[in-house]
Amino acid sequence: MFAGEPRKFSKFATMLGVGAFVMSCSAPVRVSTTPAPTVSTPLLIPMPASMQLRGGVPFEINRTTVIATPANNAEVDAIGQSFAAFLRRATEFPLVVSAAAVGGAPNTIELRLGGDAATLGDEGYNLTVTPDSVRLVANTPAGLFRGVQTIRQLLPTAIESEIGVDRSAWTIPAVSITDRPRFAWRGAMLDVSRHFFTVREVKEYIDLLALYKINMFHLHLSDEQGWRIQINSRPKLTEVGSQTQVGGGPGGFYTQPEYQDIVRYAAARYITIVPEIDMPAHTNAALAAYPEVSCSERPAGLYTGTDVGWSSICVDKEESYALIDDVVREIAAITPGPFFHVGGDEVKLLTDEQYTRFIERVQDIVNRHGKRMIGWEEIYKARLKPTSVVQSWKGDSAAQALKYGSKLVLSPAKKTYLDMKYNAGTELGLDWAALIEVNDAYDWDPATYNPGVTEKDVLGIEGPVWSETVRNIGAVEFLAMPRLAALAEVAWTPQAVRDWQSFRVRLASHAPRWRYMGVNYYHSPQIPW
Ligand code: TNX
Repeated sequence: MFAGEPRKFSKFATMLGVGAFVMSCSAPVRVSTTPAPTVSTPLLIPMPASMQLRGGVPFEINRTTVIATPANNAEVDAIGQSFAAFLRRATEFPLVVSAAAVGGAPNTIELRLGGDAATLGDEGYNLTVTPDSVRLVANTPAGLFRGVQTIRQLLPTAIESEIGVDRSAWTIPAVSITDRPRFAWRGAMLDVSRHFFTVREVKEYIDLLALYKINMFHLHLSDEQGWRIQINSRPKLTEVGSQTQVGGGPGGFYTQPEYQDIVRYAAARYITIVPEIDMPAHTNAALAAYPEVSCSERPAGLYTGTDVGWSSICVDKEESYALIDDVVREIAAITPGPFFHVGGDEVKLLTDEQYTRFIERVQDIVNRHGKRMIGWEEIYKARLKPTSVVQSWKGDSAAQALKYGSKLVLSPAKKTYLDMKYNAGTELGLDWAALIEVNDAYDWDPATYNPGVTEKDVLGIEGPVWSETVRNIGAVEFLAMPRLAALAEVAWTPQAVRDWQSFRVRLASHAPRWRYMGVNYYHSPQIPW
């Protein structure tokens, strides 16, 4: 049933680099040490839950291909329009999007709402490619968007080109795919505080997340070094708090309309923004702006180093909660997603009593403004609501977070911290948790990683890029790629379908895509590029 199932190799053969791979962008992958497969395996990441290859004649997009969408559905029409616009760049075909086109008509790529809700869930899809037509069925527009990413990856890599590519055969292999994600939370995080990233850079990263079916994008909007979002009722947060970053550069912040632009850009790719305001520690930039919420007599100055855990908002002053209420209210009002991240990590200046009292009050504030609280692992010490979510990163207290019925997002630093170096020689990144090569990022199972935590406790996983050492989006991409693709497959693909040997071959075929997209990446020696 799983045609093209990965062949097993000994780990040794891999480590020694034995087994030559002959690659080309559109040709089947052949492994010289085993007989050639009869049909080429689509080089999809993440690997679908179930896929059958029919082989034979593929579907070919040509200048009369029509994208068929349901009548009177503006949301699906928008997905069809953006897919058509994407395909037009490289193919230079007109590619009409039409609600009038009859489903199943020859030479159509049909996007249809329907299918079995129980099988497909909120983000699943069914894709059937025959020589005559492509039919994509999902219960939700989100499922159609995920399926469109699969079609995109089934096309030759040159489809990513921003200029017309001549004489390519724009073929899609004849396959049947039924797919849905393993985990509901497939996340990435960007720290825009240690170094600031422009709206344009953030959108470039979102484009990459979309290709790999990531659906949650967590923005770490404040820390010691910088406050990065405009709060109208507290103007000094940005007037003072945004002015610098690690190393003393100029910093920056998003105006509320700019933040909303990011939210909309992500939403069009079915990605939910999770804003984080880190507290009670990691607050120096806010304390520099509003010294009255500090316990210290001495006004805080701006900070451009990289130490953590040394600041705290004053948890015993009412003024602190008034400020937090203003911040949560304004951000919640421009955030359509259900979550508000309160940080809560690395608190060194408070007693447990002070810390838990603080987190419980902040949880009430977040709930009062209509959001669910999420916080880093340490918040397990507080009395949590079952709706609150705990993001583990050290893992030693992950199981304890379950006692109030909260779910977990797993970001184990040794596996998912995309700011860790690949090896001791990697120029960017940190190494306090681990050196993380591509296979380390791939080879783990979220359902068994933490003692006492099982699959049902896990909402999903997330890969953070902390930005102490990265100053621009190219540097972020170098650390994220290819480990973000590995994380995306851990999050989406059933454990039984995952296989490192298959993954590394598929991964190699994605590099030309990244080059067309202008995405920087680490040329790992583990991958048969
Ligand atoms: C730990 S992980 C932190 C961040 C740092 C990161 C660097 C966590 C919740 N806190 O403040 O940026 O390590 O890897």
